[in-house]
Amino acid sequence: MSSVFHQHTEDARIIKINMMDINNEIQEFNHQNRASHEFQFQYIAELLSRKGIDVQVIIEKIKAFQIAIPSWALGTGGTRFGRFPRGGEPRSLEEKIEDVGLLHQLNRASDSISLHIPWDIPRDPAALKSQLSAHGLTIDSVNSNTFQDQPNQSLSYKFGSLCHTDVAVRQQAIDHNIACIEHGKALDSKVLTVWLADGSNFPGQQHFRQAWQRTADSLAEIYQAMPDDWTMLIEYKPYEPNFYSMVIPDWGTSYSLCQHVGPNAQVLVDLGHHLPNTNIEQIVARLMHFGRLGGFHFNGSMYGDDDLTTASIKPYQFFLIFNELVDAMTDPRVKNPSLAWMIDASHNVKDPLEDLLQSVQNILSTYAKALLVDRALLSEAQENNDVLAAEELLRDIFATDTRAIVAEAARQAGGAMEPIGLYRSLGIREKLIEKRGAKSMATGL
Ligand code: PSV
Ligand code: MN
Repeated sequence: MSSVFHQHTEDARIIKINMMDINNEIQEFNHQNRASHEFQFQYIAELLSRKGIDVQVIIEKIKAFQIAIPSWALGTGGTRFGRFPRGGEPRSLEEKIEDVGLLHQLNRASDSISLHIPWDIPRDPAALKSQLSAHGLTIDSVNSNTFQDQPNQSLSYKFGSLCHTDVAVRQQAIDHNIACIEHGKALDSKVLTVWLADGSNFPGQQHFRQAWQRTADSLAEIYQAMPDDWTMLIEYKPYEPNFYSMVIPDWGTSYSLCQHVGPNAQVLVDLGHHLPNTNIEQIVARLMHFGRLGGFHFNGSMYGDDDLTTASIKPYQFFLIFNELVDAMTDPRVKNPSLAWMIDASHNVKDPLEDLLQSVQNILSTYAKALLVDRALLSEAQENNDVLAAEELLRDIFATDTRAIVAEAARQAGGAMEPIGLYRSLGIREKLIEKRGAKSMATGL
Protein backbone atom coordinates (compact mmCIF):
# COMPACT_ATOMS: atom_id res chain seq x y z
CA MET A 1 0.00 0.00 0.00
CA SER A 2 1.36 3.37 -0.98
CA SER A 3 -0.57 5.47 1.53
CA VAL A 4 1.31 8.52 2.63
CA PHE A 5 0.94 11.17 5.27
CA HIS A 6 0.40 14.17 3.11
CA GLN A 7 2.07 17.58 3.44
CA HIS A 8 -0.15 20.41 2.26
CA THR A 9 0.58 24.04 1.47
CA GLU A 10 -2.14 26.62 1.89
CA ASP A 11 -2.45 30.33 2.77
CA ALA A 12 1.33 30.60 2.49
CA ARG A 13 1.63 28.37 5.54
CA ILE A 14 2.87 24.82 5.73
CA ILE A 15 0.23 22.74 7.39
CA LYS A 16 0.87 19.15 8.26
CA ILE A 17 -2.52 17.65 7.65
CA ASN A 18 -1.57 14.07 8.37
CA MET A 19 -3.88 12.78 5.69
CA MET A 20 -4.02 9.15 4.73
CA ASP A 21 -4.15 9.44 0.95
CA ILE A 22 -5.69 6.28 -0.47
CA ASN A 23 -6.65 7.57 -3.87
CA ASN A 24 -4.36 5.15 -5.74
CA GLU A 25 -5.66 2.24 -3.72
CA ILE A 26 -9.24 3.25 -4.54
CA GLN A 27 -8.52 3.32 -8.29
CA GLU A 28 -6.73 -0.03 -8.12
CA PHE A 29 -9.52 -1.62 -6.07
CA ASN A 30 -12.22 -0.37 -8.44
CA HIS A 31 -10.23 -1.63 -11.40
CA GLN A 32 -9.96 -5.12 -9.91
CA ASN A 33 -13.69 -5.27 -9.19
CA ARG A 34 -14.85 -3.61 -12.39
CA ALA A 35 -16.02 -6.73 -14.29
CA SER A 36 -18.43 -8.00 -11.68
CA HIS A 37 -19.64 -4.45 -11.00
CA GLU A 38 -20.33 -3.84 -14.71
CA PHE A 39 -22.35 -7.06 -14.89
CA GLN A 40 -24.62 -5.96 -12.01
CA PHE A 41 -24.79 -2.33 -13.05
CA GLN A 42 -25.73 -3.07 -16.67
CA TYR A 43 -28.54 -5.31 -15.46
CA ILE A 44 -30.17 -2.61 -13.30
CA ALA A 45 -29.49 0.11 -15.89
CA GLU A 46 -31.30 -1.98 -18.54
CA LEU A 47 -34.16 -2.79 -16.18
CA LEU A 48 -34.69 0.91 -15.47
CA SER A 49 -34.35 1.91 -19.09
CA ARG A 50 -37.22 -0.44 -19.94
CA LYS A 51 -39.29 1.55 -17.43
CA GLY A 52 -38.20 4.81 -19.06
CA ILE A 53 -35.77 5.78 -16.29
CA ASP A 54 -32.34 7.13 -17.19
CA VAL A 55 -30.03 5.60 -14.58
CA GLN A 56 -27.54 8.47 -14.92
CA VAL A 57 -30.19 10.90 -13.62
CA ILE A 58 -30.48 8.77 -10.47
CA ILE A 59 -26.69 8.52 -10.20
CA GLU A 60 -26.30 12.31 -10.29
CA LYS A 61 -28.76 12.63 -7.40
CA ILE A 62 -26.88 10.01 -5.38
CA LYS A 63 -23.59 11.79 -6.04
CA ALA A 64 -25.07 15.04 -4.73
CA PHE A 65 -26.43 13.45 -1.55
CA GLN A 66 -24.10 14.05 1.40
CA ILE A 67 -24.55 12.82 4.94
CA ALA A 68 -22.82 14.53 7.87
CA ILE A 69 -20.83 12.45 10.35
CA PRO A 70 -21.16 13.37 14.03
CA SER A 71 -17.82 13.81 15.79
CA TRP A 72 -19.14 11.71 18.68
CA ALA A 73 -19.77 8.61 16.56
CA LEU A 74 -16.12 8.04 15.66
CA GLY A 75 -15.32 6.26 18.89
CA THR A 76 -16.84 3.17 20.43
CA GLY A 77 -20.10 3.78 22.21
CA GLY A 78 -21.37 1.76 25.10
CA THR A 79 -24.11 1.35 27.60
CA ARG A 80 -24.13 2.24 31.27
CA PHE A 81 -22.99 -1.35 31.84
CA GLY A 82 -19.82 -1.29 29.82
CA ARG A 83 -17.78 -0.21 26.84
CA PHE A 84 -15.55 -2.37 24.66
CA PRO A 85 -13.31 -0.17 22.51
CA ARG A 86 -11.04 -1.70 19.88
CA GLY A 87 -8.42 1.07 19.79
CA GLY A 88 -7.22 3.66 17.32
CA GLU A 89 -9.93 6.13 18.33
CA PRO A 90 -9.39 9.82 17.48
CA ARG A 91 -7.84 11.68 20.42
CA SER A 92 -8.54 15.23 19.26
CA LEU A 93 -10.79 17.23 16.98
CA GLU A 94 -8.02 17.14 14.36
CA GLU A 95 -7.98 13.33 14.42
CA LYS A 96 -11.77 13.25 14.21
CA ILE A 97 -11.54 15.38 11.07
CA GLU A 98 -8.91 12.96 9.72
CA ASP A 99 -11.31 10.06 10.23
CA VAL A 100 -14.17 11.81 8.47
CA GLY A 101 -11.77 12.77 5.68
CA LEU A 102 -10.95 9.10 5.30
CA LEU A 103 -14.63 8.11 5.21
CA HIS A 104 -15.26 10.76 2.59
CA GLN A 105 -12.37 9.55 0.44
CA LEU A 106 -13.85 6.06 0.58
CA ASN A 107 -17.51 6.85 -0.13
CA ARG A 108 -17.54 10.44 -1.44
CA ALA A 109 -20.78 10.90 0.49
CA SER A 110 -19.68 12.19 3.91
CA ASP A 111 -18.41 15.68 3.26
CA SER A 112 -19.11 17.29 6.63
CA ILE A 113 -18.72 16.80 10.35
CA SER A 114 -21.02 17.88 13.18
CA LEU A 115 -19.49 19.14 16.39
CA HIS A 116 -20.66 18.71 19.95
CA ILE A 117 -19.61 21.44 22.35
CA PRO A 118 -17.77 21.23 24.76
CA TRP A 119 -16.36 17.91 23.48
CA ASP A 120 -15.08 19.58 20.31
CA ILE A 121 -14.19 23.16 21.22
CA PRO A 122 -12.12 24.49 18.30
CA ARG A 123 -8.81 25.84 19.69
CA ASP A 124 -7.41 27.15 16.40
CA PRO A 125 -10.27 27.81 13.95
CA ALA A 126 -7.99 29.00 11.12
CA ALA A 127 -5.90 25.82 11.23
CA LEU A 128 -9.02 23.67 11.48
CA LYS A 129 -10.53 25.38 8.46
CA SER A 130 -7.38 24.65 6.44
CA GLN A 131 -7.45 21.04 7.56
CA LEU A 132 -11.15 20.75 6.66
CA SER A 133 -10.66 22.18 3.20
CA ALA A 134 -7.65 19.93 2.55
CA HIS A 135 -9.99 16.99 3.20
CA GLY A 136 -12.83 18.53 1.17
CA LEU A 137 -14.94 18.84 4.32
CA THR A 138 -17.08 21.49 5.99
CA ILE A 139 -18.64 21.82 9.42
CA ASP A 140 -22.28 20.76 9.51
CA SER A 141 -24.12 21.66 12.73
CA VAL A 142 -22.88 22.63 16.15
CA ASN A 143 -24.67 20.77 18.94
CA SER A 144 -25.04 22.13 22.44
CA ASN A 145 -24.74 19.94 25.51
CA THR A 146 -26.81 20.79 28.54
CA PHE A 147 -27.43 17.16 29.37
CA GLN A 148 -24.18 16.78 31.34
CA ASP A 149 -22.47 18.89 33.97
CA GLN A 150 -18.93 19.89 33.00
CA PRO A 151 -16.01 20.30 35.41
CA ASN A 152 -15.82 23.94 36.54
CA GLN A 153 -19.46 24.57 35.66
CA SER A 154 -21.02 26.63 38.42
CA LEU A 155 -24.65 25.44 38.34
CA SER A 156 -26.00 21.93 37.76
CA TYR A 157 -28.37 20.66 35.06
CA LYS A 158 -29.58 17.86 37.32
CA PHE A 159 -33.10 19.30 37.25
CA GLY A 160 -33.03 20.67 33.74
CA SER A 161 -31.40 23.40 31.71
CA LEU A 162 -33.50 25.69 29.47
CA CYS A 163 -36.62 24.78 31.49
CA HIS A 164 -35.02 25.00 34.94
CA THR A 165 -36.98 26.57 37.80
CA ASP A 166 -33.94 28.76 38.63
CA VAL A 167 -33.43 31.64 36.21
CA ALA A 168 -29.66 31.50 36.79
CA VAL A 169 -29.46 27.91 35.52
CA ARG A 170 -31.55 28.84 32.52
CA GLN A 171 -29.21 31.75 31.82
CA GLN A 172 -26.16 29.48 32.06
CA ALA A 173 -27.73 27.11 29.50
CA ILE A 174 -28.68 30.01 27.23
CA ASP A 175 -25.10 31.36 27.43
CA HIS A 176 -23.73 27.91 26.55
CA ASN A 177 -25.92 27.75 23.43
CA ILE A 178 -24.81 31.25 22.42
CA ALA A 179 -21.18 30.17 22.90
CA CYS A 180 -21.90 27.22 20.57
CA ILE A 181 -23.13 29.67 17.93
CA GLU A 182 -19.88 31.63 18.30
CA HIS A 183 -17.77 28.46 17.85
CA GLY A 184 -19.88 27.59 14.81
CA LYS A 185 -19.46 31.03 13.29
CA ALA A 186 -15.67 30.70 13.58
CA LEU A 187 -15.85 27.52 11.47
CA ASP A 188 -18.55 28.66 9.00
CA SER A 189 -21.29 26.43 10.36
CA LYS A 190 -24.84 27.69 9.92
CA VAL A 191 -26.84 25.34 12.10
CA LEU A 192 -27.36 25.06 15.85
CA THR A 193 -28.94 21.79 17.00
CA VAL A 194 -30.60 21.75 20.39
CA TRP A 195 -31.49 18.50 22.09
CA LEU A 196 -32.67 18.80 25.68
CA ALA A 197 -32.56 16.05 28.26
CA ASP A 198 -34.92 18.20 30.36
CA GLY A 199 -37.91 16.49 31.90
CA SER A 200 -38.98 14.70 35.03
CA ASN A 201 -38.71 11.24 36.53
CA PHE A 202 -41.76 11.26 38.78
CA PRO A 203 -45.34 12.47 38.65
CA GLY A 204 -45.68 15.87 40.26
CA GLN A 205 -41.97 16.71 39.89
CA GLN A 206 -42.42 19.29 37.15
CA HIS A 207 -45.11 21.78 36.22
CA PHE A 208 -45.72 20.90 32.55
CA ARG A 209 -46.96 24.27 31.33
CA GLN A 210 -44.27 26.24 33.16
CA ALA A 211 -41.59 23.90 31.77
CA TRP A 212 -42.79 24.47 28.20
CA GLN A 213 -42.98 28.25 28.68
CA ARG A 214 -39.52 28.55 30.23
CA THR A 215 -38.05 26.40 27.47
CA ALA A 216 -39.79 28.45 24.79
CA ASP A 217 -38.55 31.73 26.26
CA SER A 218 -34.99 30.41 26.65
CA LEU A 219 -34.96 29.15 23.06
CA ALA A 220 -36.27 32.52 21.86
CA GLU A 221 -33.35 34.23 23.57
CA ILE A 222 -30.85 31.88 21.89
CA TYR A 223 -32.62 32.41 18.57
CA GLN A 224 -32.14 36.16 18.92
CA ALA A 225 -28.37 35.59 19.12
CA MET A 226 -28.34 33.57 15.90
CA PRO A 227 -27.27 35.23 12.62
CA ASP A 228 -30.12 35.61 10.12
CA ASP A 229 -28.76 32.93 7.80
CA TRP A 230 -28.59 30.31 10.56
CA THR A 231 -31.09 27.57 11.36
CA MET A 232 -32.01 26.29 14.79
CA LEU A 233 -32.92 22.61 14.80
CA ILE A 234 -35.06 21.46 17.73
CA GLU A 235 -34.86 17.71 18.40
CA TYR A 236 -37.47 15.71 20.33
CA LYS A 237 -37.27 12.44 22.23
CA PRO A 238 -40.00 10.60 24.15
CA TYR A 239 -37.93 9.32 27.06
CA GLU A 240 -34.37 9.02 28.40
CA PRO A 241 -32.70 10.29 30.47
CA ASN A 242 -36.01 11.30 32.02
CA PHE A 243 -38.55 8.51 32.25
CA TYR A 244 -41.79 10.10 33.37
CA SER A 245 -41.85 13.13 31.08
CA MET A 246 -39.60 14.95 28.65
CA VAL A 247 -40.15 18.65 28.02
CA ILE A 248 -39.86 18.00 24.26
CA PRO A 249 -41.15 14.43 23.87
CA ASP A 250 -42.61 14.57 20.37
CA TRP A 251 -42.70 16.35 17.01
CA GLY A 252 -45.77 18.35 18.00
CA THR A 253 -43.93 19.95 20.90
CA SER A 254 -40.87 20.66 18.72
CA TYR A 255 -43.19 22.19 16.16
CA SER A 256 -44.90 24.39 18.75
CA LEU A 257 -41.52 25.64 19.96
CA CYS A 258 -40.40 26.39 16.40
CA GLN A 259 -43.54 28.43 15.87
CA HIS A 260 -42.83 30.30 19.09
CA VAL A 261 -39.22 31.21 18.28
CA GLY A 262 -39.32 32.10 14.58
CA PRO A 263 -39.16 31.04 10.92
CA ASN A 264 -35.57 29.78 11.03
CA ALA A 265 -36.37 27.19 13.68
CA GLN A 266 -37.06 23.71 12.31
CA VAL A 267 -37.92 20.29 13.72
CA LEU A 268 -35.20 17.65 13.74
CA VAL A 269 -36.29 14.01 13.43
CA ASP A 270 -33.99 11.43 15.00
CA LEU A 271 -35.25 8.03 13.86
CA GLY A 272 -34.59 6.45 17.26
CA HIS A 273 -36.58 9.07 19.13
CA HIS A 274 -39.95 7.40 18.74
CA LEU A 275 -41.87 4.79 20.65
CA PRO A 276 -42.04 1.37 18.92
CA ASN A 277 -44.34 1.26 15.88
CA THR A 278 -44.68 5.02 15.55
CA ASN A 279 -45.53 5.95 11.97
CA ILE A 280 -42.42 8.06 11.34
CA GLU A 281 -43.11 8.37 7.62
CA GLN A 282 -46.35 10.17 8.40
CA ILE A 283 -44.56 12.55 10.79
CA VAL A 284 -42.04 13.37 8.07
CA ALA A 285 -44.82 14.05 5.56
CA ARG A 286 -46.70 16.29 8.00
CA LEU A 287 -43.62 18.35 8.88
CA MET A 288 -42.65 18.85 5.25
CA HIS A 289 -46.22 19.84 4.43
CA PHE A 290 -45.90 22.55 7.10
CA GLY A 291 -42.41 23.52 5.85
CA ARG A 292 -40.89 22.75 9.23
CA LEU A 293 -38.71 19.68 8.74
CA GLY A 294 -35.14 20.89 9.12
CA GLY A 295 -32.94 17.92 9.78
CA PHE A 296 -32.55 14.23 10.19
CA HIS A 297 -30.57 11.97 12.50
CA PHE A 298 -30.23 8.55 10.89
CA ASN A 299 -29.87 5.40 12.96
CA GLY A 300 -31.55 2.04 13.46
CA SER A 301 -33.92 1.10 16.24
CA MET A 302 -35.64 -1.94 17.67
CA TYR A 303 -37.10 -0.44 20.84
CA GLY A 304 -36.13 3.22 21.25
CA ASP A 305 -32.94 5.24 21.04
CA ASP A 306 -30.90 2.11 20.27
CA ASP A 307 -28.53 3.98 17.93
CA LEU A 308 -27.94 0.93 15.73
CA THR A 309 -26.77 0.93 12.13
CA THR A 310 -29.25 2.76 9.89
CA ALA A 311 -31.80 0.39 8.30
CA SER A 312 -30.39 -2.64 10.13
CA ILE A 313 -33.67 -3.51 11.85
CA LYS A 314 -36.56 -2.10 9.83
CA PRO A 315 -35.45 -1.55 6.22
CA TYR A 316 -39.00 -1.42 4.85
CA GLN A 317 -40.00 1.34 7.24
CA PHE A 318 -36.81 3.17 6.36
CA PHE A 319 -37.76 2.96 2.68
CA LEU A 320 -41.26 4.27 3.45
CA ILE A 321 -39.72 7.24 5.29
CA PHE A 322 -37.48 8.01 2.32
CA ASN A 323 -40.42 7.62 0.01
CA GLU A 324 -42.19 10.46 1.87
CA LEU A 325 -39.03 12.58 1.93
CA VAL A 326 -38.53 12.25 -1.83
CA ASP A 327 -42.23 12.73 -2.51
CA ALA A 328 -42.14 16.08 -0.71
CA MET A 329 -38.70 17.08 -2.00
CA THR A 330 -39.85 16.63 -5.60
CA ASP A 331 -43.23 18.32 -5.18
CA PRO A 332 -42.96 22.00 -6.21
CA ARG A 333 -45.91 22.86 -3.96
CA VAL A 334 -43.91 21.92 -0.86
CA LYS A 335 -42.02 24.86 0.60
CA ASN A 336 -39.72 23.03 2.99
CA PRO A 337 -36.07 24.17 3.28
CA SER A 338 -33.38 21.73 2.24
CA LEU A 339 -32.62 19.23 4.97
CA ALA A 340 -29.53 18.71 7.13
CA TRP A 341 -28.77 14.96 6.92
CA MET A 342 -26.69 13.38 9.65
CA ILE A 343 -25.98 9.98 11.15
CA ASP A 344 -26.49 9.85 14.91
CA ALA A 345 -25.50 6.37 15.97
CA SER A 346 -23.39 4.65 18.58
CA HIS A 347 -21.29 1.62 17.77
CA ASN A 348 -20.95 -0.82 20.61
CA VAL A 349 -19.79 -4.01 18.92
CA LYS A 350 -18.73 -2.88 15.44
CA ASP A 351 -15.74 -0.88 14.28
CA PRO A 352 -17.21 2.69 14.35
CA LEU A 353 -15.82 3.60 10.93
CA GLU A 354 -17.17 0.41 9.36
CA ASP A 355 -20.55 1.04 10.97
CA LEU A 356 -20.64 4.58 9.57
CA LEU A 357 -19.71 3.35 6.09
CA GLN A 358 -22.41 0.69 6.33
CA SER A 359 -25.02 3.25 7.41
CA VAL A 360 -24.13 5.56 4.53
CA GLN A 361 -24.42 2.67 2.04
CA ASN A 362 -27.84 1.76 3.44
CA ILE A 363 -29.00 5.37 3.31
CA LEU A 364 -27.87 5.85 -0.28
CA SER A 365 -29.33 2.59 -1.58
CA THR A 366 -32.64 3.41 0.12
CA TYR A 367 -32.62 6.94 -1.25
CA ALA A 368 -32.00 5.44 -4.71
CA LYS A 369 -35.07 3.23 -4.29
CA ALA A 370 -37.23 6.18 -3.29
CA LEU A 371 -36.06 8.00 -6.42
CA LEU A 372 -37.32 5.11 -8.54
CA VAL A 373 -40.93 5.31 -7.34
CA ASP A 374 -43.26 6.25 -10.19
CA ARG A 375 -45.04 9.12 -8.43
CA ALA A 376 -47.65 9.61 -11.15
CA LEU A 377 -48.67 5.94 -11.01
CA LEU A 378 -48.69 5.94 -7.22
CA SER A 379 -50.85 9.03 -7.16
CA GLU A 380 -53.25 7.49 -9.68
CA ALA A 381 -53.60 4.36 -7.55
CA GLN A 382 -54.14 6.48 -4.42
CA GLU A 383 -56.73 8.73 -6.08
CA ASN A 384 -58.61 5.66 -7.37
CA ASN A 385 -58.39 3.96 -3.99
CA ASP A 386 -56.63 1.02 -5.62
CA VAL A 387 -55.07 -0.12 -2.37
CA LEU A 388 -53.33 -3.17 -3.72
CA ALA A 389 -51.80 -1.39 -6.72
CA ALA A 390 -50.42 1.41 -4.52
CA GLU A 391 -48.96 -1.00 -2.02
CA GLU A 392 -47.49 -3.33 -4.67
CA LEU A 393 -45.89 -0.42 -6.47
CA LEU A 394 -43.96 0.40 -3.30
CA ARG A 395 -43.17 -3.24 -2.52
CA ASP A 396 -41.83 -3.78 -6.03
CA ILE A 397 -39.40 -0.87 -5.69
CA PHE A 398 -38.42 -1.92 -2.17
CA ALA A 399 -37.42 -5.33 -3.58
CA THR A 400 -35.25 -3.74 -6.27
CA ASP A 401 -31.53 -4.05 -5.59
CA THR A 402 -30.03 -0.57 -6.03
CA ARG A 403 -26.56 -1.30 -4.65
CA ALA A 404 -24.92 -1.29 -8.09
CA ILE A 405 -26.28 2.23 -8.70
CA VAL A 406 -24.70 3.42 -5.45
CA ALA A 407 -21.43 1.70 -6.35
CA GLU A 408 -21.44 3.35 -9.77
CA ALA A 409 -22.13 6.77 -8.19
CA ALA A 410 -19.17 6.29 -5.85
CA ARG A 411 -16.93 5.17 -8.73
CA GLN A 412 -17.87 8.19 -10.83
CA ALA A 413 -17.24 10.50 -7.86
CA GLY A 414 -13.79 9.00 -7.26
CA GLY A 415 -14.75 6.82 -4.29
CA ALA A 416 -14.56 3.10 -3.70
CA MET A 417 -17.28 0.91 -5.19
CA GLU A 418 -17.17 -1.17 -2.02
CA PRO A 419 -15.93 1.11 0.77
CA ILE A 420 -15.98 -1.44 3.58
CA GLY A 421 -14.18 -4.04 1.45
CA LEU A 422 -11.39 -1.59 0.72
CA TYR A 423 -11.25 -0.34 4.32
CA ARG A 424 -10.71 -3.91 5.45
CA SER A 425 -8.26 -4.88 2.76
CA LEU A 426 -6.10 -1.84 3.57
CA GLY A 427 -6.09 -2.75 7.28
CA ILE A 428 -7.06 0.78 8.21
CA ARG A 429 -8.15 0.00 11.76
CA GLU A 430 -4.82 -1.72 12.41
CA LYS A 431 -2.98 1.32 11.06
CA LEU A 432 -4.99 3.66 13.28
CA ILE A 433 -4.23 1.51 16.33
CA GLU A 434 -0.55 1.57 15.40
CA LYS A 435 -0.61 5.34 15.15
CA ARG A 436 -2.92 6.30 18.02
CA GLY A 437 -2.57 3.36 20.36
CA ALA A 438 -4.82 0.54 21.50
CA LYS A 439 -6.20 2.56 24.38
CA SER A 440 -6.93 5.92 22.73
CA MET A 441 -10.38 7.22 23.56
CA ALA A 442 -12.61 9.62 21.65
CA THR A 443 -14.70 12.17 23.53
CA GLY A 444 -18.42 11.61 23.35
CA LEU A 445 -20.94 9.43 25.08
C1 PSV B 1 -29.82 12.38 22.13
O1 PSV B 1 -30.17 11.06 22.32
C2 PSV B 1 -29.13 12.60 20.79
O2 PSV B 1 -29.85 11.96 19.78
C3 PSV B 1 -28.97 14.06 20.48
O3 PSV B 1 -28.90 14.27 19.08
C4 PSV B 1 -27.66 14.35 21.08
O4 PSV B 1 -27.14 15.56 20.75
C5 PSV B 1 -26.90 13.12 20.58
O5 PSV B 1 -27.83 12.08 20.82
C6 PSV B 1 -25.60 12.85 21.20
O6 PSV B 1 -25.68 12.75 22.56
MN1 MN C 1 -29.94 12.73 17.75
